[in-house]
Amino acid sequence: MLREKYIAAKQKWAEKQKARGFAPRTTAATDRLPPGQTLTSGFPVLDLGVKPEIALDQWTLTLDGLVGKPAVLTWAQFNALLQVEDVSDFHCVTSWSKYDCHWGGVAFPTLYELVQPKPEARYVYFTSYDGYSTNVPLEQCLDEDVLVATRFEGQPLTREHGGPARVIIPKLYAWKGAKFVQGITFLAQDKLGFWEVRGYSNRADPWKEERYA
Ligand SMILES: Nc1nc2c(c(=O)[nH]1)N[C@H]1C(S)=C(S)[C@@H](COP(=O)(O)O)O[C@H]1N2
Ligand SMILES: [Mo]
Repeated sequence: MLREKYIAAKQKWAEKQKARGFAPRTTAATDRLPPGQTLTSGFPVLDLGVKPEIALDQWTLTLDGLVGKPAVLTWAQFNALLQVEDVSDFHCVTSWSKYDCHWGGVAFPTLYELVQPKPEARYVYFTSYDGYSTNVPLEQCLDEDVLVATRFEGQPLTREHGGPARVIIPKLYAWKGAKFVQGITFLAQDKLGFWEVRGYSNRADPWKEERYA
C-alpha cells in the first residue's frame, strides 16, 4: 500500500516535470487559508533559540531504523539525488500562513526508495542539529510535496530558515518540518517529537485546526 503511494507520488512528479515551471494557483484565497490563520507576506523565524552552524563538508543526513539499506549521506551525495522543485503554502501553528513558498531539494519518496524501508516501518522520526525532533506517519511523508529542502526561492536555504537542509510537509503545521535536519529514522511504533511531548497535536492538520492535544 505504501509502495502504491510511492509510485503515485513518482507519477505526479513526472507530470510536474513535464509541465516545466510553476503553474499559477487558481484557487481563491478563501479556499487556501486554513481556519484561524492570518496571511503574512514576510517569513517569520521560529526556532529553539539556537541556529546551529553546520559546514557543508561536515554535514550528513543519516537515514536509519527499519530500513533495508541505511545510509549516511554527505552533502555531495545528497545533492546527487534527483532534485525537484515544489511550490506550497506554509502554515505555522502560531497562526501565520505564507503562500507560494518555492522549495527545492529531494522529495521524500526518493529517500524512501534509496533506503528501502521494511514493511514494519510505519512512522518517521526526524532529528535536527539543534536538538529538535518531530514525528510523522510514513504515509504522510510519501506525498510528492514532502521535501528535504536545500533551496528557497531559488537560493540556498539560509541558516535562519533551517539550512543546510530542512523538511517541508506542506499539508501539516510547520512544526512537523524539521529545520537543520540531521536524521530520519523509520520506526514501527510512533515516537513523539519535541513539541508533541509538550502538548502539541500529534496530527497537526491545519484544516482541522489540530493545534494542541
Ligand atoms: N530544528 C528545528 N526545526 C523546527 C523548529 C525548531 O525550533 N527547530 N521550529 C518549528 C516550527 S514551530 C516552525 S513554525 C517552523 C518555522 O520555520 P521558519 O523559521 O523557517 O519560519 O520550523 C519548525 N522546525
Ligand atoms: Mo511553529
